[in-house]
Amino acid sequence: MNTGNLTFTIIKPNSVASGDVGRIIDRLICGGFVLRALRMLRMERARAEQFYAVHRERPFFDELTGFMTSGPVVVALLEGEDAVARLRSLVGNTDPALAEQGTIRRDFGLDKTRNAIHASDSDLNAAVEWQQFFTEEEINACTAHQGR
Ligand code: FUP
Repeated sequence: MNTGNLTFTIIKPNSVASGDVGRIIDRLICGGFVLRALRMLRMERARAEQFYAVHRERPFFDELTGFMTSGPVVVALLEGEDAVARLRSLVGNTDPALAEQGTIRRDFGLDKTRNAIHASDSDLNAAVEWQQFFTEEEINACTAHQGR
């Protein structure tokens, strides 16, 4: 697996609740990404706390983990050239109010916590993150079905 071409995303509860999952996935695909794995699930509090462990001491940690467990999310492993940087540019600034026009957070985000979508910030973190949600077997099974 060439990890430089892979990244991980979570379509957050506000996007699922507002019915925007399809529109957001369409943005990702139109942005040049291929779906390598995809699943809808409800995060447990412990899983959200593990996922955002680096932010444990931040004042927004409880609000963030509470929000991420407030409803279902959609997780995806994405493949595309220069995947981490390109996804982050499609996603935009953490604060939707500051996100560039045409970015996913600008169009679907509500505030810094309910900002529509997560995008991994490095190749290393992407791998750490997708391994929390997908097994190698699942990824390989999806990949085989795409004839790759
Ligand atoms: P990003 O990489 O753009 O998702 O942003 P950060 O790593 O700075 O933030 C990590 C998570 O904390 C994001 F889901 C947004 C959330 N956050 C808040 O909820 N409140 C804040 O004031 C800042 C970030």
